[in-house]
Amino acid sequence: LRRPGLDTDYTLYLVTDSSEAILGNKDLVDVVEKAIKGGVGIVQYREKNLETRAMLTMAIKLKQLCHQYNVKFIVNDRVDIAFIAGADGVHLGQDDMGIKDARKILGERAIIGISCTTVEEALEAVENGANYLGIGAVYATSTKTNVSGIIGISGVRNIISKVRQTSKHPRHVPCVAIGGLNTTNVQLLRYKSHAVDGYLEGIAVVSAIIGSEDATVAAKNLKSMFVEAPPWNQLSQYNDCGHTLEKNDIVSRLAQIAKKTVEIKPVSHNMTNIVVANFAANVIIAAGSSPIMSMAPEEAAELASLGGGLVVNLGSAIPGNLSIFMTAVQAYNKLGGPVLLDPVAVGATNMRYNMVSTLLNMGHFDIIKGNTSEIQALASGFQGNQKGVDSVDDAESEQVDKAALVSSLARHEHCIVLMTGKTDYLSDGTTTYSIDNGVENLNSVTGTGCALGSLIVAFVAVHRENKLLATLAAVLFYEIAAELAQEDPVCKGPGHFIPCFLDALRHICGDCKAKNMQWLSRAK
Ligand code: 3NM
Ligand code: MG
Repeated sequence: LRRPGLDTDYTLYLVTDSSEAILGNKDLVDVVEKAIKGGVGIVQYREKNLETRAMLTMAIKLKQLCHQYNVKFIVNDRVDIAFIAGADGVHLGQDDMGIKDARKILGERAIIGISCTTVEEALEAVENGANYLGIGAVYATSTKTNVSGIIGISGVRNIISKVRQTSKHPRHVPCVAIGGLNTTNVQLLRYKSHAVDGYLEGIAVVSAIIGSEDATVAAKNLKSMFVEAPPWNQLSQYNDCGHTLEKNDIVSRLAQIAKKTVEIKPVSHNMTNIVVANFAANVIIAAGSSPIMSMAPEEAAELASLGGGLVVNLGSAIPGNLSIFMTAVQAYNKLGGPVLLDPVAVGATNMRYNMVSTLLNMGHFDIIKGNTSEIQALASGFQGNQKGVDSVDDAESEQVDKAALVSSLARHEHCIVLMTGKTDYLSDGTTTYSIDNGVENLNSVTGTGCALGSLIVAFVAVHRENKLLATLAAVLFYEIAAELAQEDPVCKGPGHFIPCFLDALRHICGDCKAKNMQWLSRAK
């Protein structure tokens, strides 16, 4: 006996809505047929307005349509309608009839799915024999206002990973996400919901298809976006990040990256704070790249098309800046241009923490760069509801293994993490580098951390196929320049350090242009 639903394509799961606000004056059966033609593999009839008899009539029509196309047909809530209409199964909410009772009515072959918001609900559902889980709401949605909670991408990832880890049943229970999903966020969701031992099987949508002008086009777009590699990941060679390379190989690659960067002179687009903007712009110029300090969402897409990278720095941001940041981040995400998040003082206030959470839930960041306390705050925040996933995550802050912390955050967020400090730690979750270059004076003037972020995006912009090594090259370029500055006889302290540092950056930039990569021999 085969488990019900295993032959179902959950990639694109359509949930219907016949309200005026979403369906408008279109014909529901017609819209569902168009959606099926666009690639929907399973349809849930969700009806909140009709009386039982009219609902049954519609259920039978939709079932016939679905089965004509070999698509699974599920009824929301109403086990009786599912039974009489001959549906393939039922979708239950947490307040509906229990899975086991529904199974008594519908039988062993029925597909029974259930909505889950928490890990506990998900584990219970698996225990009770659910055939798939509907996880959400991922984002706020006007389609269903009484959702049990907005759990974000990290909430989806927690559930997937816990279900896979703790399920006593070796059988596969597909997980589908729902809530506010559309073409602006499904690639991010797919990319970032990936847990070490589990992944999202598909997406369930209402308004993105039912409310669209052409359901076939809408379904096609959603499905292909969900399936295809996102633009920011198309060139990556994550298996070639360096762990198999000898130090000499790495250094010669870093040399190529630095040379290429100063030759191409990429744009470093900064949405940064008022304290460091001037210094960061000077650093970028001295280092041979091209700074643009613009907070204007109106020109973000044009700037992204210049092929450079973007820095989002929260140093003096207010929540009102979030939509400005998101416009820019999404413009860069669309083209695959690198984006770096500098979560300044993220652990200091709730406002900052909430802003960072929102940003990570709405856009892809290739790199998160912070000091020890910022990275610790991020890592522990995201582990709050994720204890035990990885023993390292539970390390109390006293004796943190920084390399492990950085690597674990990188794995969870699916990005590169750089923790700056006396020793810097850099990881993509697979390969981790520690860097012992740099000088004390980098801590004695403001903006040195922020300006490093500005340099990193320039380097990564021209070397997208290996973002980790490009980041490493930028860090070394920067910190070795700082060493040269401090050794400059005129450098007597923080005041002199700034001009000496700009001179040293210019010096190294000139060396790179002249293909003299001696400076790299200082790499530690
Ligand atoms: N269930 P849209 S959210 C039916 O969180 C439903 O369980 C949800 O609609 C849950 O795709 C939702 O238009 C509505 O955002 C999803
Ligand atoms: Mg329900």
